[in-house]
Amino acid sequence: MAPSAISAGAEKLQKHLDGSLEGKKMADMAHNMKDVHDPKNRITTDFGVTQHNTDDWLKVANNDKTGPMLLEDHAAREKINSFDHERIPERVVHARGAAAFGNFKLHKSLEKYTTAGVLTDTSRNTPVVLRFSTVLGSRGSADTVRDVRGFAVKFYTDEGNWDIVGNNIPVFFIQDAMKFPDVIHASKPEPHNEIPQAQSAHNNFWDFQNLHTEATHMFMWQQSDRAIPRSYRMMQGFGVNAFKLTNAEGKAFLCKFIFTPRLGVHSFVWDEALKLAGQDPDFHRKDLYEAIDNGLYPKWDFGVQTIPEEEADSFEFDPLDATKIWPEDRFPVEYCGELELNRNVDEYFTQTEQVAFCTGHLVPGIHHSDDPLLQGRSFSYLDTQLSRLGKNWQELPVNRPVCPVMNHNRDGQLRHTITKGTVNYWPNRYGAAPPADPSEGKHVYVDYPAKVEGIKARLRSKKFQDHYSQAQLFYNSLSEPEKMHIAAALSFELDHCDDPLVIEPMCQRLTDIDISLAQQVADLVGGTIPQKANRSNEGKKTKNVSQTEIQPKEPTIESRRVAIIIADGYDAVAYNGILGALKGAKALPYTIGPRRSPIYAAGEDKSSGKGVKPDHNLEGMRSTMFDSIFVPGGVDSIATLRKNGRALHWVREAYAHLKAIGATGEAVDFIRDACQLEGMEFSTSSDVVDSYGVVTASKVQPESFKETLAMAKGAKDFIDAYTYEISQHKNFERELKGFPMMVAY
Ligand code: HDD
Repeated sequence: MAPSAISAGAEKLQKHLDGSLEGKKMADMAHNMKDVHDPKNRITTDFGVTQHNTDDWLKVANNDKTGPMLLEDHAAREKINSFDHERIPERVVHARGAAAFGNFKLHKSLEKYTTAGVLTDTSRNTPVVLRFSTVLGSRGSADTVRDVRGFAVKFYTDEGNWDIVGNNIPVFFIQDAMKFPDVIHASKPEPHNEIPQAQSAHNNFWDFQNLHTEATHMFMWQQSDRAIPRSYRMMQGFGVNAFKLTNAEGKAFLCKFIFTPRLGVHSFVWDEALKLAGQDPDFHRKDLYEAIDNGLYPKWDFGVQTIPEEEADSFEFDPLDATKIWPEDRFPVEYCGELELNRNVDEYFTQTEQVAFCTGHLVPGIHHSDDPLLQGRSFSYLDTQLSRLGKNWQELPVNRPVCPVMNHNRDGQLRHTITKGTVNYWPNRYGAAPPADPSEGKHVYVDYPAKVEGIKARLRSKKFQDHYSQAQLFYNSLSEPEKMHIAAALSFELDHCDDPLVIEPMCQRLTDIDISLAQQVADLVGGTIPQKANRSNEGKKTKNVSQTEIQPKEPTIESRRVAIIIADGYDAVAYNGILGALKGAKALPYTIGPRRSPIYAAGEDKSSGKGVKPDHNLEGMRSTMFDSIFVPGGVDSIATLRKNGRALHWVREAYAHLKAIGATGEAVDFIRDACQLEGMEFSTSSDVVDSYGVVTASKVQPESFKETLAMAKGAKDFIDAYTYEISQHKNFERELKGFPMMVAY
C-alpha cells in the first residue's frame, strides 16, 4: 500500500479523473458510461437505447434464409461507424508509449529559486501522470528497440498543469527547433520504402548525424546503454531544456529538471534487446504494469540544477544549448522531492493515447528561458494536439487541471463544457471573469520582466558552435564495458548502412571524439581505418554520466524477475528456500518447467495430484524475459534438463547476457558444462563460490537445502551472494574476460 499521504493525493487524482471533484460536475457523457462488469447492466446504443441483439444486422428474412440487410438498422450502423473511426492520428514522434498515475511529494522547499507552489509547499501531494515512450517507432512497434525514451510528466498542481516533457537522455540532437523536422525525417523510416521500423540503423539517420555535427554528443548517448533500458522504472528523466525559475525577490535562475530512479539505471545488452523486440514486443509496457499491479511502486528522486541568471555567460559552454549537459561535478543536482507511480491506467486510449503534453504548460514561478529549442517546442506541442485530438483537447479527463478553469475561450468541435452566463468576452459590463491582479497572490502567473536587446537575425550564440567537447567528455566518463558497447552499437548500426557515402564519413567523424573508437568501428564495418585524431582528446571526465554511478544506495532486487527452472525430481528444499528468499526481498520469482502441468519434487508421490504448477514452460518464455535464473539440484530433474536443448539454451543465453545465475546440488555441474569461460570457478565442495556472477553451492546431492548450505557456511551465505549478484543486474567482468562480446574480433 502507498503511504497515506501518497494515497490521499491518489484519491484526489482519482476523483478528478472521475469528474467528481468540486467544480467538475458538468454534463460529461463519459460518466454516464455504466460499469462494464456489472451483470445487471445491459448494452445500449451510444444514445442510450437498450438493445436486445447486437450480433445480427437487421435483414429481410424468408423461411429462415438470410435476405438483404436493411440500412435502417441504426444500431448496426452506429457500431460499425464507431469502429471505423476508432483510431486517431498517432503522435508524429513518441507514438508508442505507456502511462501511469502517481504523486509528487516535495521534501525540501526551493523557495530560494522559485515561487512555484509545487516546488515550495512541502505539505502538498501533487497528482501526476507520467507517459514513457520510444521516439521513432509507430504505435505498434516494439518496446526494446535502440532509441531515446520519452519521460513526460504532467503535474496537476493547485495553480494549473505543469508539464515536464523530457527524455531519458539529458541532451538533444539539435539546438534550434527549426531543425526538428529534419532530424525526425532522417531518423524515421526512409521515405521511398518505409524501412526500417523503429530503428536508427539506416543510411539516412547516419547521413544526417554525420553532416549535422551538433548531433554528435547526442548520438553518443543514443549509441550507449541508455538507449536500451531494462525498464522504464530504471531510467533517469531529464527536462533537457533550460527553464527559468524566479523567486519572491524577483531574482531569476536558469534551471534543469532531473528525475533519478531509486532502482538505479539499468540496461539490456544489445543482443537481449534485439531478441526481446520479437519475443515480447510489449516488454516495457508489461514491466511497468506488472510492477504497479504488484504494489512495487517505482519512485524517482526529483532535483534541479541551477545557475543564477547573471552567471549564464561565465562557462565554456552556453547553458541554453540543449546539446550540452551541465556537468554534475560543477553543477550538482539538488534533490528536493520524489515522484511515485502507484496506479495503472484504467483504459489505454483515454488515459495514455489521449494524454497530451506541452512545454508551454508552466505554472507561476517557472518560465521559458531563451533556449531556442524550448521556445519552438512550445509552439509545436500546442499545434500538434489540434490534429491529434482537436481544439478541445484540454477538456479530456486526463488533460484537465484539478484547479478551476475560467476564461472566454469557447466552442469548437466536441466542446463538452457548458459555460453558463451571458458574456464570453473581456471587458464586460458585469466585470465577469476578469484577469487577476499580480498582487492577488502567488497563484497568478506573472511574466518575468527579462531585458532584451539586439538585432533580428538567424544566428546562434558562438558557444553553440562547439559540437565535440562534450561528446568526448561523455565517452571519457564511461566505464570500459560501456565504451565497448558503444563500439559494438556503432558497428551494428553502420553495418546496416550500405552507402559508402555514409559509412566512410561517419568513421572519420568519430576521430573528432576518440581515435581508438574510430579505428575499432572502421575496422568492424570495413571503412578506411583513420590514422590520426581530428581532435585531441584530453581525457576530461565528469560525474554521473556513466550509469554505473547511478545505483541504489543499498543493493536491491525488488521487482527483479527471476526464473527458477525445475523438472520432475527437483530438490524441493532448495526450490522452496530460494522462492521464499526471493519473495521476501520483493523480487518476482517465476517457476519454469519443461511443461506447465504439475512438476513433482524428488520423492514426491505423483499420484497425489499436487506438485508445483509452473508459471510457464521452457518453450513459452525465454531467458531474455528474466533478470536471473536459478536451478536447484535433484538427480532426475538435472538429467531431464541436460537432455532438453531449450533448457541448455536458457542457461547459455542468460550467461551470455551477463545475468546472475544460481545453482545448487547437481545443477552446479549442469551450469558448469553450459558456461565454458576459461578461468571460471564452480563449487566442488560445500563452499559457496561466486565466480563472474555465477553463484554455486555444493556438488553433493543434498539431503536438504538447509543441511547442504549449513555445510556451505549456511543458506544465508548462498542467498546473500546470489541476491547480491542479481542486484548488480549484469556481470560486466564476464564480458571484460572476453565473453560474449567482441573484444577478440
Ligand atoms: Fe518533442 C512529443 C520530448 C524536442 C515536437 N516530445 C514528445 C514527447 C516527448 C518529447 C517525451 C511525447 C509526449 C507524450 O508522451 O505525449 N521533444 C522531447 C524532448 C525534446 C523534444 C526531450 C528536446 C529537448 N519535440 C522537440 C522539438 C519539437 C518537438 C524541438 C518541435 C519543434 N514532440 C514534438 C511534437 C510531439 C512531441 C511533434 C509529438 C506528439 C506530441 O508532441 O504531443 O509536437
